[in-house]
Amino acid sequence: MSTWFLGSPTRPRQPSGRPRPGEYAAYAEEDIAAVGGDDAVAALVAVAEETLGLLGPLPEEAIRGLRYAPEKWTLKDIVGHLSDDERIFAYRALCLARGESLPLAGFDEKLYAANAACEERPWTELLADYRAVRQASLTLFAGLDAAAWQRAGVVNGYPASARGLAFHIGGHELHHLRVLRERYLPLLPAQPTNL
Ligand code: NI
Repeated sequence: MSTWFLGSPTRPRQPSGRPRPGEYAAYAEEDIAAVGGDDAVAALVAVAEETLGLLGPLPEEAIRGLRYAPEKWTLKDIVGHLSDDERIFAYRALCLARGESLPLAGFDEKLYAANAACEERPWTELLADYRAVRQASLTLFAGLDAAAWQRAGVVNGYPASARGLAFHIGGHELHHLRVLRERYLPLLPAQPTNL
């Protein structure tokens, strides 16, 4: 169990409430349904524990260059993608929470991953970056009040709210964890037994 800073105990944080359809991209509906509860901060802690519990024990030698088909991302690419994606979604949530009225741009995740050169970065560095990004999201989100959580705008052409984007971060990660379990981890010769 990692230690996460979730705000000062002297100021109780406002749970986000669960986003409704129309507060996130329709394509993410199924992924977001997999995120439990109505508190985005608690949900993102739970998902991070799952991710770090799954990936943290894996040694660099085992996962270097690991992919299940030639055209697919490597495991390192995916972890880098999770961090990149979360930075962007947290930025968007920040903008909406603060009242941004201009539409926010999309991004080309394939281009970003291709230019991230994650295979060149040490595994421990990618995991530390992932953790740092999640911690930054948690303190950002822990500081939102009820009104901020529900402020909405337009992101990549769809309507979204701050809490919808926060849940989308968790749902997106759970989606990738499913693929990791199904496609990547079975390729490893010996897996830790406590998963
Ligand atoms: Ni993705």
